[in-house]
Amino acid sequence: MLGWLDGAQERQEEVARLRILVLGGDGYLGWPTALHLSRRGHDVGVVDNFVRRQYDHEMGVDSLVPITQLQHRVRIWEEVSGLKLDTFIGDLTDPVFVDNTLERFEPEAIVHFAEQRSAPYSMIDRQHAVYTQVNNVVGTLNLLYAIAERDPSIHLVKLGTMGEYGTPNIDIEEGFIEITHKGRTDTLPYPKQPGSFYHLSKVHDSHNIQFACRIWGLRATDLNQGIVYGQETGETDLHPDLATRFDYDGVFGTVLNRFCVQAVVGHPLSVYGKGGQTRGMLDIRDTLACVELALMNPADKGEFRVFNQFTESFSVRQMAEMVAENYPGATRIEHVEDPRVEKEEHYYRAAHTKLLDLGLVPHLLEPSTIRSLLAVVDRHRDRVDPAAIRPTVQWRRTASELRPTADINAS
Ligand code: NAD
Ligand code: USQ
Repeated sequence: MLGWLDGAQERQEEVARLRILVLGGDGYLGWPTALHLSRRGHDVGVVDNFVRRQYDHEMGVDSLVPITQLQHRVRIWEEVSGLKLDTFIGDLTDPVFVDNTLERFEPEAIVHFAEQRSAPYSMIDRQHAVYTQVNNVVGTLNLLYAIAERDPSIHLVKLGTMGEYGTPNIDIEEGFIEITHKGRTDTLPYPKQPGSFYHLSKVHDSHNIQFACRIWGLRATDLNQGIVYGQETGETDLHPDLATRFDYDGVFGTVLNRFCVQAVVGHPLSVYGKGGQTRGMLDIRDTLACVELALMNPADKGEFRVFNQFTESFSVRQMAEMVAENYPGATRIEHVEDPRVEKEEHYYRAAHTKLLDLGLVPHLLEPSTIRSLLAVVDRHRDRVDPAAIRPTVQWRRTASELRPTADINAS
């Protein structure tokens, strides 16, 4: 057992110890968040149905960094830290599973990561769009009902996305905007213009959660998170078998992580279109810190609050340039035709002060951050499948292409 545990135990006395369920706790962000909260002295339960591992089989791709099975990871965590994690294997779209899990674990807070999170995956065809919205919206609705019926005091911390707002030609606020219309003023939900059926599912979730807070008096924090980069955290670094996944393929890989992989394997950095698409970004370690801050400063009864969870914004072109500058070898930036329908140049200024006000100290995208990410990739470069890098999903389609395909859940 490691020395830092003493610190964790001391801290336990200082801060409230919560019973926290982490939904999607086998995923890229859920797993390191579960470890982080466990290390901070909370009682943590992990919920997952392993569908993320199934998408890999469906797409014929794999995490760049090898990941071990959940039960193995949990055993290693116990060996390394002496701390236990409870596990609940099941699907949030199954209301009985959701209700039984809340009954057995009796959480005081729930962190909800458990959704299909890829925009390209949701745009493959009708089947994948329907799957994404059913999985995400129904899962969250089941959760809202279970919380309302079992214990409305549970604080729901829900992962939303900055992409809910789209790229309007005015400043983006944190969830709400004051509008004066025909002489009357009100504070209303910020208008949403999402860019994929996935991002739309998050908008639907936000509306449903806000409604549940208003009608049933639930308490919820919607974390409108930007794009996460990085792979290593203070806890996953403690043992190779605790590593979290790292996606680089054209469907699940996110932009900065992809650029690092492309640089290392000598693939041109694939800037879609003009590359002026600007997005809020954050380090994976800040995801953990933000979730913890939201948990330790809960929403009030009946309150639906929104935090914009990112630390800096960059255009895609800027990110490609930063990776190229920090990679010691030769790299080439290639502007490929944008497979998405999105603004390639636009105004972007989004508020993100609420988490800073709660005490977030961001890890910014320094050259050293990019170099350590490149080093992670370099260690696993032999696992890169160059065929997986190309973007394969097109947003544009004609009516004749909208034919049903096989059910992705059919074996
Ligand atoms: P991920 O796909 O790696 O993890 C999600 C986990 O949820 C997976 O382990 C999956 O098996 C599980 N899951 C999905 N549907 C489920 C269901 N119906 N029942 C039980 N488990 C289910 O995704 P991630 O990158 O860790 O993202 C986590 C959350 O954060 C998502 O909601 C995503 O929308 C949001 N988010 C991610 C990013 C990012 O850059 N990765 C940015 C902003 C927001
Ligand atoms: N892009 C490129 N080249 C690439 C890959 C992407 O130029 O090789 C561009 C895209 O066109 C897009 C931007 O980079 O303009 C971001 O794409 P992405 O795939 O990194 O991110 P996105 O599809 O928005 O989704 C990711 C996560 C999702 C999360 C979202 C946060 O997969 O779960 O919700 O980031 S946000 O973007 O703030 O909505």
